[in-house]
Formats: sequence, C-alpha cells, structure tokens
Amino acid sequence: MRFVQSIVSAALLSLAAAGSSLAGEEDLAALCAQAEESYTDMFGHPSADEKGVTVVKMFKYRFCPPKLSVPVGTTVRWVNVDRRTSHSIVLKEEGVPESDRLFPEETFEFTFLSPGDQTYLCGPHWETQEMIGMVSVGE
Ligand SMILES: [Cu+2]
Repeated sequence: MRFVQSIVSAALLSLAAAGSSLAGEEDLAALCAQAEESYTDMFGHPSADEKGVTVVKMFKYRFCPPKLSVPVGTTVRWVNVDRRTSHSIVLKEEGVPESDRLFPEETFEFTFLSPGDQTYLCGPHWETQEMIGMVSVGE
C-alpha cells in the first residue's frame, strides 16, 4: 500500500497545482464540452439523462468534471468517451482493486458509502498526464 499512498500524495499535489491556473481551467471547460459532445454521439443522449448514476467522462487524459460533489450513496459511472485511448480507475482510499482497462464506450461504476474527499487516478495516465480526479462525498 505504500506505493499507492505515495502516488496519491503526488496526485494531490498535482491537483492543487492544476487548480491554480485559470487559463488551464478555461481549457478544461472547453475540453469537457467536447467530452460531452462525444458522449452524446456515442450514447444518443446527454450524460445528465442517465438515471441513478452520476457520470464522469474520461477524455483526452482528463476526467470531466475533474471534481465532483455528491451525497453519500451516490453511484458514479466513469465512461470512456475517447475514440482510441483506454483508461482505468484507481480508487485508492476505497481499497478496491484497479478497474480493468476501459476501452472506448466502456464504463466502470462505484458507489460511495463513506463521506470525505476521495482522490482517484487513471492507472496508465495519472503520472505522465496528471489524469487525476476527485469525488467529494457529503454526509
Ligand atoms: Cu487514462
């Protein structure tokens, strides 16, 4: 688990650094709009239409949205809306194994039952591309 803890420390530092760049946030907003377009192309409806889950898209080495606030008991569905790249989900604080590689249009779900900020990573891209996200789980 020591390796996982050290990658999470690096992830948190990266997340803090990313949040300090306003230009970066504007770029991310544009990128996430593209991610939503890709989602609609793939599934025929907006991601907000999914029932019973909150969707996070994986697109061009980013999570969209990168930070999410949800109540306890929420199921998050990560969806790969890239055309070629595969991604994975590492939920280190939850102690679950890394997901399988998710190819385009594939999904992974997790239900958050404990409150707190849960940082997560894309296994193949967190280090090289800073592909890192957070779910803030409320009481
Ligand atoms: Cu990835």
